[in-house]
Amino acid sequence: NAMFYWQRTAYHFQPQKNWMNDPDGPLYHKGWYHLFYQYNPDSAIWGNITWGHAVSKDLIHWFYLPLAMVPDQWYDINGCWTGSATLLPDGRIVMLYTGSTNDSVQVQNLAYPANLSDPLLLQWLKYPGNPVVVPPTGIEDEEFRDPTTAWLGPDGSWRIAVGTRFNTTIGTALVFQTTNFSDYELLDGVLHAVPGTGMWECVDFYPVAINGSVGLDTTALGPGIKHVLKASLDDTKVDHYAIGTYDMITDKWTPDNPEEDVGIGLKVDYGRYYASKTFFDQSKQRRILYGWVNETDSEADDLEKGWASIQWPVEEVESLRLNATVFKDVVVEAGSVVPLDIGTATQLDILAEFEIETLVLNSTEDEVSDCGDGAVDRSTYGPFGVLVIADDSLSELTPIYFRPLNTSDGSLETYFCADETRSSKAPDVTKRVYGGKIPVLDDENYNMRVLVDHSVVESFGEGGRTVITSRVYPTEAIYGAARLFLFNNASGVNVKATLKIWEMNSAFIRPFPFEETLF
Ligand code: DQQ
Repeated sequence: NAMFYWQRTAYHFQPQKNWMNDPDGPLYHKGWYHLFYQYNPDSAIWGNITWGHAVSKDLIHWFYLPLAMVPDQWYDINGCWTGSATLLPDGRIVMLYTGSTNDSVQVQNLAYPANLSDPLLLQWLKYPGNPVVVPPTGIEDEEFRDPTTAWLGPDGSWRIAVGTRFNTTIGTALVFQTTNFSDYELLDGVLHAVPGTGMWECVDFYPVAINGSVGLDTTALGPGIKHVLKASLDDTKVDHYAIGTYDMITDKWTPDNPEEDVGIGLKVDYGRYYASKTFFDQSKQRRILYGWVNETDSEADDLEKGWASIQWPVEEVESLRLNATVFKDVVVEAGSVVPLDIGTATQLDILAEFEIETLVLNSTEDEVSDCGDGAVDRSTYGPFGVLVIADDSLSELTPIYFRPLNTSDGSLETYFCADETRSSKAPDVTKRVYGGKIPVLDDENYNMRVLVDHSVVESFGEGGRTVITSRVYPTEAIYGAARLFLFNNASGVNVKATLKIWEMNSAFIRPFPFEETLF
């Protein structure tokens, strides 16, 4: 089907065919970024889960490698599920992953590369003593999975966290201690628990620096450091995180703001993005976040995670930028749409900055809360933004926009949103309005960066304070028919927009050329 071919991404990683879900065990070794992923080699739906494997020198161009692990032991015969890598100070690599056993019990297993001097880490060995951790007393057999990267405690032993739930509704992470990665002890208490959040999948736990944007090794401890705790909520399929303080003596984490605790506060991404995982890139001193663009069979973003809620595409994405077009001070009047003449608009990197130019009238519109019913919901100050993957007649379009709303105290509160409801005429596609609150300070403009890659649209508001990943499946706005527009559906203001738009090259994502010498 030619239309499905068009929907394949050109610079987001996806396998050649079949089903993919979570990113697993990301790491950097001997000049290569390694990405493993939950993969069904036999079908385009979830099942028979193996570990797919790909490598890249720059996080943009990828080579497919042979499967790293397949379900072939009693302790993972129902699937080699999600796991994480730990790089030990002596250079060894430890991989911990969840196996679903012949009885569908979730256990944690140990694997390691057969040959550390192989930059491609082609062969993986499973530890003969697996499983290394089984569900502790009181934990449900089928709700105990996705071990984290290990961090080193001040007592010289390692810790890992594993997600689970208590009484079906209390999401939590247990902490286990180990010195050799084959024997583990469950520590008293839990890392953290939040009632009402349900099963925590793919827990991620890592330090961030209070000042500066340098990423930290997972083991970094000490003053000037906070810890991010992230959980993927199985009940809602949303990745939530919070920032807090980790007590390395009691192995407990406490959120800075209990009202913004894990699962009830911030989201990693307000769109379709799940089972994300970070790792510390020791070659560039940064923490990189990968996520699965879920509910489809495609995947993966490479995002740099800095302090707090800032997420930004890795700088390597810029190597795909081709010709740029600049638009300066384009006035977009209340209730209007302005075409941006850039030709085909299927692969773009868009930087857009908006300011409110003039107040044209006092609005009589009702102010609808947050993102409302999408870009059609008007208020005095918004929505305004861009229409991506749109056709000339605007029969299909995806608005990415700001909605500043009046609050009772007279200030503005802004939402950053993506509206998929008119993205496709196809009836069998989920189309929703996504978004979240975004801080816009008094002296700041409204700015967004939007990466368009055929069916994937990634939107970063205010330098990445709020991020929304969308998946769109148009039927008309495809191939050469995809266009870009500015729009302003505010009833009370004209806005002025300045944009720089790059056409993006395609990345090479292909089988590893074993016959060539690449290192
Ligand atoms: N996917 C894996 C699990 C994980 C879930 C199975 C999250 O390990 O909890 O494919 O998407």
